[in-house]
Amino acid sequence: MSIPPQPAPPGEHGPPVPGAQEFEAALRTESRRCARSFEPLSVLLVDVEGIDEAPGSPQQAAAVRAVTLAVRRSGQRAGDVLAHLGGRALGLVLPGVAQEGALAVANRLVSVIGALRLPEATGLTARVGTATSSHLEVSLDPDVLRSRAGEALSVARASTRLLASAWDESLDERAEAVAELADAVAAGQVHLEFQPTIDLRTGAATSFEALMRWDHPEHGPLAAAEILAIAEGSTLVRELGRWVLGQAVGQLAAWTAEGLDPAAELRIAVNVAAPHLADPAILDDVRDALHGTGIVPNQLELDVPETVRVDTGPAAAHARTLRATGVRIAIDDFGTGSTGVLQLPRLAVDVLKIDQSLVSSDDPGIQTLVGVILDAGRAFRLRVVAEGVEDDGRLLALRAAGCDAAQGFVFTRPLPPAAAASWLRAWRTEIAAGRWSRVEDIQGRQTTSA
Ligand code: G
Ligand code: MN
Repeated sequence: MSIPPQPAPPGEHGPPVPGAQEFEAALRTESRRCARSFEPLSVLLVDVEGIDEAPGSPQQAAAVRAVTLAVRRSGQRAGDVLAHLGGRALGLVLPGVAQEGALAVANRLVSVIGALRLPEATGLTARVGTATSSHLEVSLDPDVLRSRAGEALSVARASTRLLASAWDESLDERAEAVAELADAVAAGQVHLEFQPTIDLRTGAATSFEALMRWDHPEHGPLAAAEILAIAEGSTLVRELGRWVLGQAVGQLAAWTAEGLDPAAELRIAVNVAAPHLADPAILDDVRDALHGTGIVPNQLELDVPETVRVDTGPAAAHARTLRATGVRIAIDDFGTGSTGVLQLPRLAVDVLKIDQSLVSSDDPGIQTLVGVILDAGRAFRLRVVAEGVEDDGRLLALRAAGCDAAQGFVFTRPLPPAAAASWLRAWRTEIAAGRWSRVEDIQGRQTTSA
């Protein structure tokens, strides 16, 4: 939908704000002029979260006026064109400004707009994408410049850390990789495998973690982390996250229908990327995934990387909302990021998953650290899961240290759905035969891993 330009009326706030048509015209004129005079030209596209999107609403007009005024005051130069492109989108054409300068302006806009307090709009957040035609690149097409700025804006939108992003060549390659991944999902080349978590007290397999796998025609099978690295920084991260949620919950529902989970106590753990948890869409995605499946929120666990702030900000708010419905939140790869044990009481989480690099380390210092995490988990009533357990010795040590649960090749590698179901039946038979009650039995047990 294209929104007609709506110049604001002149008044105490200075000249009217140019609209989309003026922006296009300025872009074309300046593009020709800069090419002739060997000057660089930068374009900035700004998305102001918090501005009402309803076209032509009085709130929108007032907020746009206030934002553009603040931007002008923060230091515009003669020749710069600032326009309202419609909705919450602004655009700037900056003749004579090179890439670094454009990024500096972008960062200034982020702080100026972020600091605004308006009656019409609270909590404004600006995200900016920039693209530059350097004086060396003779006459870069204005449409190319504009679409590059759009690509850079998508990166800024998908990032949890950087609100301003400049286009560079690598974005084109990345965009190709992202498109290839999207096609692969549509073509059914990406599927889920499942790896169990075992309760170390009872030996019961309490949950399965869903892990993505891409049977790439050239690069062979790619694991979840590699797939996410491609999707990261694009909106595909959320689409993929939504897809995984639906698939994983659907698989648990299918297993339940097969009679694999008569007491409805098996849980499914799904890895959620940072930008997805910070996006309000996560609430709908979780609700939609569960809807009509018979799977209750309690059976769903979201694994979020330790880099996500689950103490403050939108990710924490969403985590709290989801937990209130019964969904469990786990911090994945705990011990590798920036969360200290002192922060644990403030976090909106239920489970700590200790990273496999700590679990498998032979360094006595690291082993002490694992002990500290176990103590902290007990103190703050968090369930602690050791990840990446590969041998019986480590498993016994963790059990002796009071670790609640473990996951890793010692039990099994991630398995496709049918194999995971067979594994679970075989495992239950072993446990029912009393093969978890004595420590020696764990030691003597043959692992079923491939
Ligand atoms: O951090 P996260 O739990 O999302 O990581 C899961 C990844 O770890 C998967 O790719 C899985 O195959 C891998 N993995 C699971 N168990 C083990 C293990 O015991 N050892 C190793 N090296 N990797 C494991
Ligand atoms: Mn995980």
